[in-house]
Amino acid sequence: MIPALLAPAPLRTAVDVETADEAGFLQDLQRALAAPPHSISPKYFYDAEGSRLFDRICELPEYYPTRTERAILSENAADIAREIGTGCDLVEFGAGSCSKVRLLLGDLRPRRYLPIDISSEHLEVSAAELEREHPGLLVLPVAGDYTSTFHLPPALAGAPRVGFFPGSTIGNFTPAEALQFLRGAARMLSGGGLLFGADLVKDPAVLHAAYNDAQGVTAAFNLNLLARANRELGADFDVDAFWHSAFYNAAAGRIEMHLVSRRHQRVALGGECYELDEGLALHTENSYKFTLDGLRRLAVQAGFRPQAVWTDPDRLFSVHWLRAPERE
Ligand code: AVJ
Repeated sequence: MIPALLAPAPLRTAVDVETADEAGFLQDLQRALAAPPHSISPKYFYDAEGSRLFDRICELPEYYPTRTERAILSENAADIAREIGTGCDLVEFGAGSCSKVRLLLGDLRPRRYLPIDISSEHLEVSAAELEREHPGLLVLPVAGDYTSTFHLPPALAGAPRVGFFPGSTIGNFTPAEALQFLRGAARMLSGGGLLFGADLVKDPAVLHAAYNDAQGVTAAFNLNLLARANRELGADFDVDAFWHSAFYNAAAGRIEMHLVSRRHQRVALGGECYELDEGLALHTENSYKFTLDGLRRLAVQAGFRPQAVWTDPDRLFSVHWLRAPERE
């Protein structure tokens, strides 16, 4: 996942990424099955069913990140707006249903809001809604994968570009990828800055519960990757022959999710046959947890100047405001 921030193209929803993504899914899943480290990008979780399951995860009693971040944003919206200043050009990376930005729009009052998301359908609907709710706000959805290629309309004179990256999605990157992403963002947001959410290191029992919920929604979310491969790629995974494994890897500072083969089995995918041993673990996601200092160091390394940080009283989650370097 390497962010390539491309030259601007003055189009409303331009890039079609669906076809490319399907080819990517087949290739990446084949590579994951064929050889160690047997890992695949978590971006493939999010087909329609996966997105629905993720929305349910966000409502679970054990899954604290979403509600904690929402509380931080809504309680500090005025303060955040004071730090950032009104009238910016707000770019959201991976906007989904644009629900978190709603907590900021009233105070932040950006000139334009540019949500980037892979699913353009979703975006067009939310965009129209937002424009209705906020008269005077211009919403320009950008269809694309913010970890690879997307096109932004030209910046507006006098409206600094501010990035919004909530949800601790940065935790899906390896530290090297996170640094690379932040470096790209610092360049793209020069003269403005980045507001982003990051989950914090905490009692492993709390983390464990958040990724092993009692209702099994996270398990279903993880296993949906295989069901999706059956639906889209004509694979023949026996989904019941895998179990959901999620644990905190303290040395690496991350939750890891895996799909573990319950028995020796064969799977057909894209004209190939793969033999999976009992206990073989497909690594489907890393979700890094951060310390406030660690994040600020990472931001500085990427060229940002860290400003304010907002957290909840239990220090479960954090929201950071970073200033990007001035324009050259
Ligand atoms: C969307 C990447 C922030 O890591 O907590 C939720 C995804 N995976 N439950 C996270 C997820 C399992 C989530 N992020």
